[in-house]
Amino acid sequence: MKSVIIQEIKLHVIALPLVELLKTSFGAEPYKAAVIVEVVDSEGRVGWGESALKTKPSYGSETILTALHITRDFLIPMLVGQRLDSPTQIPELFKSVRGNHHARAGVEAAIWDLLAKANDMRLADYFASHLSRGHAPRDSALVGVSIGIQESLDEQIALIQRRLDDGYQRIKLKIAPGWDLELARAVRRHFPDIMLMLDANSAYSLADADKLRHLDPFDLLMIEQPLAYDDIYEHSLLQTQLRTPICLDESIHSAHDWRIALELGAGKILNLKPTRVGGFSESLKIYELCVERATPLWIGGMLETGIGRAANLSFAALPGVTLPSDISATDRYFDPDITEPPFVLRADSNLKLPAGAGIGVEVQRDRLAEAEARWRSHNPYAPLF
Ligand code: OSB
Ligand code: MG
Repeated sequence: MKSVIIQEIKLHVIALPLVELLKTSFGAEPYKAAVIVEVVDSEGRVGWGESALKTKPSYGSETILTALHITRDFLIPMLVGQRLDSPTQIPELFKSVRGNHHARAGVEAAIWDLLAKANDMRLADYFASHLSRGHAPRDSALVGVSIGIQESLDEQIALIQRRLDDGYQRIKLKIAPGWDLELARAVRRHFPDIMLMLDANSAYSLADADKLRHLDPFDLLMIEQPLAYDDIYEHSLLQTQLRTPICLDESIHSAHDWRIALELGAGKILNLKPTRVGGFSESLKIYELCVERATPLWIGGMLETGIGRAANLSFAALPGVTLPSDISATDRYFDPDITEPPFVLRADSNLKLPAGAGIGVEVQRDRLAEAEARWRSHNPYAPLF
């Protein structure tokens, strides 16, 4: 395998209009924001990564501006001039920086893309080369769609119908107290057989166990993160009272966390967001743990641009990812995205992997510059560089 020498790292803070907002139990952001990382090596090759984030510390504790600060002031200086044989060296290089997983993941993702390109491999094959034999990626990944809280049940039902017509075979709905049982009942009345799951984004407490148990008859694939964003233990108490499998999202930040959750019985399924756990190196450890314990796994999303989505899709193509991932077609998110070509949903609810090396999609420099200007116009007082 070829190694690379890191010459320069540039950051692009962007804002992109969303085709459809995603209202969760903690609200909706009016546009998609991200820190895009561009790594250049000593031979002029370029790798791209994305710190998928929100502008507010509402999903996790990081924001666009914390990621910018950590990346610019700590991570980049540790990398420039380094020779790297594999992106799996990055966690060791960054070990003096605690937390800040989304920031670290953006940089690591750019290195994964760069090294895959230097070795003329698709990112999915490059991931597989870091696993034992028998994990060759598929050429596509099974996906679903995540739909936000709507103004009325009628609108929610209409939107689900549209997404089913698009070809999505798994629907995830956001819930919050007051938008849960009645919603599940209405959705099941209209769509008795669809693959359905609910995501609470930490909107409930253990005192709501009785109410959550009333969701059991609706044959849900899973309920995602019902309890606190930083809780594992109480989820284990809740799981003993629910037939519906609990899937953890917000509270799992590492393979270590997931091992603890499994030991406690705090969840049966993991929503693995590579950015939440600090990058693809840690994601591979979690993947191996899930394979070893035969626990269901899928890849989550943060409304990524084509850069983050192509990388997540490449990971979702690994055979140990067993459930539909939150990686939807480009037209669910942006018109246009900052990359080409767009991801188009196939009739079998799959997205095809790009054929080219690395992430396999091309960043459109003009659209990137436009998205950076949009960020600046929305955030005139935010310090950038
Ligand atoms: O909880 O899974 C979540 C998006 C932003 C923050 C949190 C979540 C989500 C999603 C979107 O559900 C999934 C996607 O990218 O399509
Ligand atoms: Mg979630």
